[in-house]
Amino acid sequence: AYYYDEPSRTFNEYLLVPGHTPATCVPASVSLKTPLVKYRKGQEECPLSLNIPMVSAIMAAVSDDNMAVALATEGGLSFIYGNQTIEQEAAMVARVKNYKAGFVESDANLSPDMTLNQVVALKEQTGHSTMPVTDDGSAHGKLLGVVTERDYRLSRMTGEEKVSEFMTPLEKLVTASEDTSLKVANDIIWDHKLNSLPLVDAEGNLVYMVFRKDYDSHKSNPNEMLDSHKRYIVGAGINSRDYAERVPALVEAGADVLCIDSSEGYSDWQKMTIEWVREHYGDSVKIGAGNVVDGEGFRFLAEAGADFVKIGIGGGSICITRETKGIGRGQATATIEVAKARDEYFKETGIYVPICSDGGIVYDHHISLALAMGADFVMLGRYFARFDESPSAKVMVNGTYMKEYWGEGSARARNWGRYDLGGKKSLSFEEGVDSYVPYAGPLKDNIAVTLLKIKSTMCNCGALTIPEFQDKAKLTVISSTSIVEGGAHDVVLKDKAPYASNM
Ligand code: MZP
Repeated sequence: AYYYDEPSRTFNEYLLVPGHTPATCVPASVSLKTPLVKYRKGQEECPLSLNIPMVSAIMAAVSDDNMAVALATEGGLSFIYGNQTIEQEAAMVARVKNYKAGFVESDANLSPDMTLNQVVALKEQTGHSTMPVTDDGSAHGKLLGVVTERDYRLSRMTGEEKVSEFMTPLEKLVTASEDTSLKVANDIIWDHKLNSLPLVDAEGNLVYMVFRKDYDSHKSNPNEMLDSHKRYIVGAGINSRDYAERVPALVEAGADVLCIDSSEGYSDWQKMTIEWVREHYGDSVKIGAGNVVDGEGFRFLAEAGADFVKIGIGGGSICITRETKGIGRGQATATIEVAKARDEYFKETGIYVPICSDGGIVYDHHISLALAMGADFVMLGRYFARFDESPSAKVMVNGTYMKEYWGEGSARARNWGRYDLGGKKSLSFEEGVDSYVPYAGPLKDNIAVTLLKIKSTMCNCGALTIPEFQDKAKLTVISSTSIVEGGAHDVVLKDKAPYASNM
């Protein structure tokens, strides 16, 4: 057996030693922009980058379309979880790509065979006076027409009539397309004295219902709302089994980047998956791989053609892989070693393959440490699971609000694809737990504090960009007694802030 000279360490065992801070180095001037996929650094622009170095984990308790929109709004990215049917995952991706800031999706969609009584009940529940009628009654069905209050108020009906009998059909409607700018849409809505405007795609499918009140609220600043047409970027998790079906569906739905989701990525399965993508899509489809914890694993995936490589085995807050299988490595050591391999690979080939430190971020300052150690971005599960926008349930436990958070290797998730080593299609033993995390409120508020802390740390080290930070950072291993000294100690705490974020 081979024995490493040094123990493997976690983020908590390190601190940054400040460098000189020039007067120009203030948090407001710091850029957190970072590459997401490989590129010829120094010769070309990175084709896909993030404005903040944070992505949300490929987990059912963390990354659905709702989380993806909230995080993309802040400049990050979510990887929609892959442990669901291909159709469900593709629909989530499509919803993120179709989402437009300032445009409101109708929550009152009618099907042609609903009755007037049901329509009136829905109107009372939602307060919408105009409601779209789609062929299947869903928010994404083919638009057939709308029902306005006038449609049913003026006629004498019993309540049992079907929507198809009293709706205003599409031929009589003004619609806008996805590319219609807010200003044009605004003109249409006012010129035709409409209460709302259906937006349809090229095939006539209803994309959004825009309400007059939404325009009203933005009327004072129309210009600001006109770059609201930008499309958010979104990633999606895949596995190394059904990629021949899943990848085309996700690409078709508009996924900007894919990631093979596996607890251990130094394997032929990952190589075969990447090769399949390259054979069918060349370099046009971006695909990350992982997870690895050493330089060998990084090189294997980089040579296989991965667009980025993810680091981390066993450090996740819900992970028991180290206990069950005895494999893994301290997240700090793994990040440092993979960053070294990434830099060597770049020197040899001119290709910069970004690396992502995944899991084990407990405090906000761990993000700064991961970046300083060479990570281009970090992936977080527990952190995001705590917010309003995560898909999991908010529950009251012993008088405190909590959000549910479970591992992909738990009996609850049964994500066998993530742990698959061939053989039967089921999870043979658990590698994750089902848990609660303290509810922390909206993503926007929490992430603002986290980012400010990262920027402040960077300024303490005299860095205005992430590459500069990595270059200038001075890191020291700390003793266990210094760890105790690092928190409040020898005092009696009076209170804790109710929304204490990640600390
Ligand atoms: P954390 O941010 O909660 O510490 O860790 C999230 C990461 O843990 C995920 O991105 C994933 O790599 C990993 N994970 C997810 N499920 C499990 C499990 O059930 C797991 N063991 O280890």
